[in-house]
Amino acid sequence: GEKIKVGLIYGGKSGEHAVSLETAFAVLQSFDYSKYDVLPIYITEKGSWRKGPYLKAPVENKKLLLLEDDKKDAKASSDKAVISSMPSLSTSQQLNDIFEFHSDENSKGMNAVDVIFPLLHGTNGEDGTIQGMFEMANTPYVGAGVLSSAMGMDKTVMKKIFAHEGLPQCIYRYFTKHQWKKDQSYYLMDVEISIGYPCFVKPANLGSSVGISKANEREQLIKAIQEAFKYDHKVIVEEFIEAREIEVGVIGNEEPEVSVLGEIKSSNDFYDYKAKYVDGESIMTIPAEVDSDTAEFIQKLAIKAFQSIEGTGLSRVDFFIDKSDNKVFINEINTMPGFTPFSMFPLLWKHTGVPYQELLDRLIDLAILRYNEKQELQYGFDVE
Ligand code: G1L
Repeated sequence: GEKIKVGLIYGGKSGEHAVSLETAFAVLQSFDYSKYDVLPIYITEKGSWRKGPYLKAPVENKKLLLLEDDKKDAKASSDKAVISSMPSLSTSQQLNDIFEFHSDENSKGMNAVDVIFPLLHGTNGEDGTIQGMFEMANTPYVGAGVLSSAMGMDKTVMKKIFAHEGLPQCIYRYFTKHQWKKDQSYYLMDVEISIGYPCFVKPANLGSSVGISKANEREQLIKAIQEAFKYDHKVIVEEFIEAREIEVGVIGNEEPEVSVLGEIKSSNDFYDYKAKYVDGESIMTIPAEVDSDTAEFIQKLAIKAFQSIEGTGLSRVDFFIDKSDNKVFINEINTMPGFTPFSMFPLLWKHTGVPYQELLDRLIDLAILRYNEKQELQYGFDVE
């Protein structure tokens, strides 16, 4: 039948701009072009939007993803796509120009894209924002919705939801910059009495891997808190657990499926590189060497966590296993995990029997399914 038009959005104003570009390139190499035409949509670091023409084959090189103005000598070849772009568009006011959205009945099926694949974090890390835009445009999109994207971004909200579901978590405290300034001695004492040392201090915003430090005594704690406040107005302090780091992949909507477990070790406490993947500073072991009962338990918790934030599409759920007593704790859920073919999430699925290209197919199917189910609901309601 008809090919599905996928709008791949990447880049963005966030600190993950380069990662997003890298990921978009990998995804563009892997799409099954017998099923999809892909419309690349690039958001520059300054926040302007560019769209390229539809791709019917992988792109030749990464630089083309910037959708810069057409080179006069750019020549199209039959099997390789060449991107040319329209002039940069300034703001999201120009959304219609990008997607050519039509909300009226008559023009159904005439949109520039049938489904959106957003490979980026929201502006300034406040997530759910771009998903809200897709909702308003009434267009299906891959991954988490507005609510779950937002919940997945904020560690304090996430922890409250997890607690409500009875998911095992480490001890933590959190406070805003305002609260800290007003009542520093209270928060210091609270942390020292309820958590103690050593403890971990992090910005509450999941988007950043920066601003995280360990504190062994009060002076370090104050420094760590000040450091974390550079990146977010909310800070979270957690008990330090000497633990193994385990990650699990979840895909699906109503009936999520779970991957095998993976383990992350920092390269400095690891010697045996056999059959391991190296990603930056860390080494991934897939499947993780965890006994089958514990593995099954963690997989159940991962599904629970996914459902607790009303996840759709995909998530990576991260756990700790205490090295001293093997107790399991959930650390966090990430609705926008690293997504190159060499990132943990796709590798977990590869080992579970879902190769990268099929992962893309499944995520697109899930997006369209979810959209259709929601449409039925709305129409059913309207008609009566
Ligand atoms: F669209 C998905 F599938 F939901 C999706 C969205 C975003 C998967 C993975 C990501 N990840 C990223 O965008 C990033 C980790 C590359 C940050 Cl920019």
